[in-house]
Parts: sequence; C-alpha cells; structure tokens
Amino acid sequence: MSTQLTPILTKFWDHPQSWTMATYEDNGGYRALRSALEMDPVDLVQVTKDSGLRGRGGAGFPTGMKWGFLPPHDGGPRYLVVNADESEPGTCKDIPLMMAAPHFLIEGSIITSFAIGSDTAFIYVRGEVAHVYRRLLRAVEEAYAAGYLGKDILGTGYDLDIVVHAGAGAYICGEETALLDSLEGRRGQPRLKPPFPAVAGLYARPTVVNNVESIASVPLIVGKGAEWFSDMGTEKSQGFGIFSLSGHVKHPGQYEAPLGITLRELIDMAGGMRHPNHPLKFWTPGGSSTPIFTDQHLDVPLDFESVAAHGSMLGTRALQIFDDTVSVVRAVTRWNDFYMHESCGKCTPCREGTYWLAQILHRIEEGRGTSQDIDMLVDICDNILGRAFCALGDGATSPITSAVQYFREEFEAGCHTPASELFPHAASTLF
Ligand code: L3W
Repeated sequence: MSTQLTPILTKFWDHPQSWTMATYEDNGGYRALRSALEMDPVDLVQVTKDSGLRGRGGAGFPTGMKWGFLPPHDGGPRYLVVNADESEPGTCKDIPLMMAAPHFLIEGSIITSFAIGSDTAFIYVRGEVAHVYRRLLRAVEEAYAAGYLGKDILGTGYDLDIVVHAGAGAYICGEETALLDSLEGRRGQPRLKPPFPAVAGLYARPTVVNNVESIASVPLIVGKGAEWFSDMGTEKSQGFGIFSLSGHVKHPGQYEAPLGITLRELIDMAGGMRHPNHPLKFWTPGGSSTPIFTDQHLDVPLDFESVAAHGSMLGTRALQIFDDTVSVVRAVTRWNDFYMHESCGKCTPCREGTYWLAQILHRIEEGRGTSQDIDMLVDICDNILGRAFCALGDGATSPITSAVQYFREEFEAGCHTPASELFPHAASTLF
C-alpha cells in the first residue's frame, strides 16, 4: 500500500481560480459526466459498488449498496440529498472542498442523480458558511449555463435541477433524517429508522443521502474506473480520503491520502509536532464523536477496520492533535459543552445526560471533583450509550469514557487541583 500523499480531489486547490468551471474542465472535469450519461444507470451503480467506495461522512456505509436500496421506480419523484452540513468538531474537509473545487460535487451530484433516476437533487449546506453557499450557487449557475443541468442535459433527454439549501446552523441537522426534516421546513430532529431514507426519505419518497466527499469522488471513479479506486487503500477500506489535521502540528490542513495511512506518517507530512519539547498526548481519529487515541496509536492504519479494532471509529478523519500542554479533562469538558448545547432535546438520555455530564466535568476541571465523580461520569455515559435516539448521544460519551480509560489520573487530580494549575501553559492556546 502506498503511504504517499495522493492529491486527487485536492489536486488543483492552489490554482488561483480553482473553483471555476474553466479550471475544473482544464483538469478533466465533466468528461466523466459525458460517459456516465451514455451508460445504463444500473451499470453506474455497479461501478460504484465495485470501487468499494464507502460513505465519507462518518459511518462508512458502502455507497453503491445504499443506491441499490432504492425500490424500483414507480414513476414518482426520488431524490438525491447531499449532506453538506459539516460540523463535527475538528472536521474540515467538505467545506474546503466546496470552496476550492465545487464542480467535483456538482458533477458527482449529476452522475449520482442519473444513476438513481432522480430529477431533483438538494445540497444542504451549513447556514453559517454563507461563503460556501454563495460559491455553490455560482457553480450551479455555471453548470446550468454550460448545459450540464436543466432540461435535456447534453442532448441526452435527461433533466435535472439542483437546489442549494442553507440550513440554520444546527449540528443535529448533519444527522441524515434531521436534515430531511429541516429541508422539509420543520425543526431538525432525527426520525426513527427504519424506514431508512432509501425507502422513505424527503417528502416520504425514496432518497439517497450522501456526504459531500462521497459524491465528489464519483466522477473520478466513473472516469478512471472502479479498479483505479479500489487499488488504493486497504482490502476493505478502499480508495483515498481527505484527512483534516488540526491542533498542535506545524502545518494544520487537509491531507489527501489512501485510507490506511497512519497518524505518524501524516504528522511527518504536516511538518511534525508544533514544538519539539511537547510530544503528542492524545488525538481523535474521526472527530470528537469518536473515542480518543493516544501516542500508543500512532501506527494504527487509518482505515475503518483497524481503527475499530483499536476501539475507536475512523469517522470523518478529523484528526485533532493535542500535545502534553493540554488538559484532557478540559478538552473533554469543552466537547461535552458542545454536545449539550447541540442536543436537539428529543430524547431524554442525550438531553439530560449531556447536562449532567457537564455539571460533573466542570467540577473536575475546576478542581472541585469528589471521589464518586469519576465513577458517576462513566455510569452516566454507560446509560446514554445505545439508549439515545440518534448517534449524537453515543458520540458525546465516546471522548469521555476513552479519556477516563487512558488518563484516569488526570480526572483523579481534578478532585483537588484545577486543570488551569495542572496545565498552566494551555489556557491561552488550544484548550
Ligand atoms: C438502507 C439499511 N440504508 C444503514 C444507511 C443510513 C445512512 C448510512 C449509515 O451516522 C456516523 C455517526 C457519527 N437500508 C441501512 C441503510 N443505511 N442501514 O447507511 O447509517 P448509520 O446509521 O450507520 O450512520 P449515520 O446515522 O449516518 C454517521 C459519525 O458518523 N461521525 C460523523 C459525524 C459528522 C457530522 C457532520 O460533520 N455533520 O455529523 C463521526 O464519527 O457519530 O456514528 O445513510 O441510512 N438497512
């Protein structure tokens, strides 16, 4: 397996006009669309299955299989909905991708819509990122003007409209069914599954919901072939992905590489740790909703299976890197504050649980913890895990239980010493 950086989706991000149709076409853009529109949609689904592409939004569900779950066409509407509500703490790949090269997503959306027999696609983008919304609107306009969208695309008789929709900035709307509720004009709250969106999604019609990076990868797979993609990565986690490195490395940013690369290799590519005297202490493999890792995990291949085998999740490949100036208690407390704030309130374990966790975590962070607090923290997490309505509740517990597992002594110190005294140099930097 190659462990080199593999600039594919990120290949021309440095170009001064990288987001324009002209730059995209100069780099081979919209050629795959021409081939795709000549193919049988069933074969397009098969190519995607054969490539091994798995959802890049966190869960890693096989993309082609998801498309294949749509029931046979009954003549009524069916939809593609792109989840562009990137908001998992530390995740910063879809927003830069949409800013730097939005036409990957537009071309991928057209090919996917054709493959699943949809004539309307929605891109649901975070409301806070108005610049991304504007960039997508412009890219969609360009695609209409070039005849890639609208009626009779490229003379093939296929019609497609893309609607770019700005959400109102709620983390829960990254959960696919809450996103659909929000798109329908309701308060975004998760729906019971099943039925999965593939069967009853937007307006109760068959709907494919995919992440931005998944859909942006489709033109490359169609253009270069399933084997080109499946030759990269590992046996079960094929292809490449964008890894977002943030925190205490010299050059934080997006690094695109085959799945299976290790954090050690990525840190080298990012110029090493920020300060030579401050080594890596802990990190998240897939955003703050995944159990944390430590320096023992530097050589774990970053693919779905290997990360899971070590007790965490590849998630969104949001690698937040913390050196030894950081209090793990403080980091976990901030993450939990985020989940408490973002809990939609629909289910009790998440709504009340994150609030209870906040009370205890703040006590420990401030050096006022009690001897029962750590056990109570773990007990509340155990009672949220698997009992919340959606993944937000489970995600909130992951960093806490893993932090107690690896750094229990820091939580114990919080029974008498505030984190600000234990880690005096961290307050003015990250956490
Ligand atoms: C039809 C079946 N479809 C599963 C579909 C399902 C969905 C996909 C994956 O959570 C994770 C979460 C976060 N028939 C199906 C089926 N599907 N069985 O497959 O489903 P699921 O439930 O495994 O995952 P999910 O609910 O999509 C995503 C984690 O990702 N995460 C990411 C968070 C990122 C954000 C953001 O930035 N906005 O939220 C980080 O780790 O914790 O575990 O499409 O319909 N039988």
